[in-house]
Amino acid sequence: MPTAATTDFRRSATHGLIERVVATTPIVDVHTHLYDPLMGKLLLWGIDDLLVYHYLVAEAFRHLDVPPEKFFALSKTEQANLVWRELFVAQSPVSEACRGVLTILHRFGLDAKVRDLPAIRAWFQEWPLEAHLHRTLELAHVARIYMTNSPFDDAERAIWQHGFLRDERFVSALRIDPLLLSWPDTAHRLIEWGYSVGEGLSAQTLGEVRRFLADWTRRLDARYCMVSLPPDFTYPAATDTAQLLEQAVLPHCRDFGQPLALMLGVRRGVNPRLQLAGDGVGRSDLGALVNLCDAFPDNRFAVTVLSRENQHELCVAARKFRNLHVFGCWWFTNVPSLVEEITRMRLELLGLSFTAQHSDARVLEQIIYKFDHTRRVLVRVLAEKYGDLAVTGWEPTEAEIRRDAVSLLGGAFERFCQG
Ligand code: FIX
Ligand code: ZN
Repeated sequence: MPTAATTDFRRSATHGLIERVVATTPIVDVHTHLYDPLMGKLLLWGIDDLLVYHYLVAEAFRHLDVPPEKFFALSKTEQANLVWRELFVAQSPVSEACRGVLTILHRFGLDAKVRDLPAIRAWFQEWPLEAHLHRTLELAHVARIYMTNSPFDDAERAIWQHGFLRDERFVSALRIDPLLLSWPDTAHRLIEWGYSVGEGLSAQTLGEVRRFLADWTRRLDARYCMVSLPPDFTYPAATDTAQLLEQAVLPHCRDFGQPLALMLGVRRGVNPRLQLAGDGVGRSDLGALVNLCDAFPDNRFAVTVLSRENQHELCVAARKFRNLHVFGCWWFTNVPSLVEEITRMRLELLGLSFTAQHSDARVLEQIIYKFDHTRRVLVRVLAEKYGDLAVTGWEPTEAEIRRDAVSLLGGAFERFCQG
């Protein structure tokens, strides 16, 4: 019989091992809003962009006594000054998004506690992008970044049409929200771009939508197709969204052997005056997702849900359908208390067949904090789970822990994409 002391010793040795393995496992970041550095100004980085991140802007408006229109008319540096003043100087920066900025500064070796924003700004300005990118990826331990690429974004479209030499660390996902959510307005854009579509969803129009999706999948070398849907999305339904999904998007995904990624539960523009910071959340009807997984066994669905209330149902759905892969703790759920709850629940219900986290970073350096914070939680939860196994006498080897961490941190997602 092992004594309490030997059990404690083993537990802390395993904890140290898990910590080391999780810290050194390269991450595949499966959903971001970052761009290939050769896409120029689209790749945001630096302290001002970090401070005007919409997560922080939403929090600053809890305190700022300025009309949003006035705030957004200011220069980026002026906006960043206001956010810094309200959230870092006027009070302690305890929220997850504020803590994120401090984690980034700390990992770069900057001393934020002197509260000298101009000095921090000057430090960032000295870095050439390529060196800074390299260092950031290294600190975050991120090996590959999935972009969100939308042909409906004018700035992006022009760059893709022109073409450029791709940075192989950045891979593409084709984003199609306007196609599914703003038909028939989107029909007019497709016509402008040379596709023979009409407002009604005739066979000819659906064929042309598929041609559009195929053209862009090839142009981007996209690995999956993605859409975010509001909480009232239903399937089956006699809506343009459901028809386009069923008769154009899903056949397209089957043709290319790619999953459709669904981000469910966002209510856009709850407070439109706050721009990107004005989106909210609602509980989705996951019956619609179950119907899709059931009706289309030859399609694969990678899914994240925004509402905490949907998380358990999502796990249960994934237990029923192997064509459903659960990923990430998205946006309002990416706070340590919920990441811990959700990750524990997923491990308990799905084992290792899910993706623990994506960064959703909009500003390069955010990958550092998003994954540092996730890793801390993951180590705690994995230590607990392996500890529960140890009670039965089952002890994982280092190689097994590494295999599990690789799966959770992007490996399982890429396997799922490949089918
Ligand atoms: O739909 C999405 O991809 C969301 O992640 C964004 O719309 C959102 O603004 C965001 O950045 C959340 O993290
Ligand atoms: Zn996103």
